[in-house]
Amino acid sequence: MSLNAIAQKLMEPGKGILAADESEPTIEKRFAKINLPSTLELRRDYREMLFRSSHAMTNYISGVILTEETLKQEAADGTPFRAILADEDVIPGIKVDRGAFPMPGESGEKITEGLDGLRQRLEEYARLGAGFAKWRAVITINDIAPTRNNIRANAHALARYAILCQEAGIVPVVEPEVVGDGDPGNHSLERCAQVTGDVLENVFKELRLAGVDLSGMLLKPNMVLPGVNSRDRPSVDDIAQRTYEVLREQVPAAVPGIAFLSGGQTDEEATAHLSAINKIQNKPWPITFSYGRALQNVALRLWAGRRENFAQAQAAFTHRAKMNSLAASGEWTPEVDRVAA
Ligand code: 5MM
Repeated sequence: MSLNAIAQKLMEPGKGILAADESEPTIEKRFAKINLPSTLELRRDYREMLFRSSHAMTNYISGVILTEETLKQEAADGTPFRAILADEDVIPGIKVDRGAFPMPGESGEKITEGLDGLRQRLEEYARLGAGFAKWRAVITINDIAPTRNNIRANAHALARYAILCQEAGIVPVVEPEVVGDGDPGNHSLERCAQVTGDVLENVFKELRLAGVDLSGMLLKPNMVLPGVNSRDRPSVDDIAQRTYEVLREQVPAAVPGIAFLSGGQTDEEATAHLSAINKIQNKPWPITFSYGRALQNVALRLWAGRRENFAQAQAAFTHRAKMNSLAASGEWTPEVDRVAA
């Protein structure tokens, strides 16, 4: 399949991406909240619960972002996860960054690492059937951040990652996340709009310089939101409108799709904002979800580390996936969410 064909399949109407690529430190934090240790077996069981939610996976999910561990892993009965996903017509993706580390200096910013040896790793991931990859850059807002240096360094790394993916026949999902739940998290909606616009402008400049084929990639951005500690209280429609305006200004129409991250929003907020954005007419690209927490929060709690809870947890995951599927078409309402819950 061509890069553009894979990207279009990931953007199939009414479907979105499940981000299940929590790194070991992140999954450890998520499990700790429900008093579970992060063991190989529990990580496997948890992801098996998600991937064997066959109604959700077949109808609402086009691709899943995996870690290397999960890409190579098998379910408890020995079936490779890749085979389960293939049966559900879900494209396996792989997180290829090695995490965000402190930038030298006092700005409190982060730079994502993982470029060394990436070409060789991508060849292996392609052999294992990965159709797409993901690299997340973290952009911090505080009194002195983001600095030009940090924006440029992260944009450059994203572009180097993206061109290597395309060389290996893998669609790069480019994720520059302006974080809203960082410290101090008191920035306004407008400040987030200005920083997100600036970051996207730099990212597309670097992607072009690196020779990335824009029709063979996807963008995974943050929504434009006030920081979690801000007193700004914009409406759902204000957020949708401002998010769309920033994207419209910076994202070329050649990009086959945009799949948002949820970034610590509540489940319902992430769905409501996506639906409001999709109500806007004549957008140049399709817009869907690539959520981690906002798809998994309830299912994780209900699973609680027990295989006997699979059915309950899967019902919750299926509900969230269905609500976000409706939002991907601009058809979600709070009423339908409650009635169906
Ligand atoms: C699932 O979390 C992903 C991995 O993060 P770490 O490498 O820090 O563990 C993350 O990149 C995720 O894919 C996106 O941020 C979207 O997740 P949310 O929860 O923000 O929707």
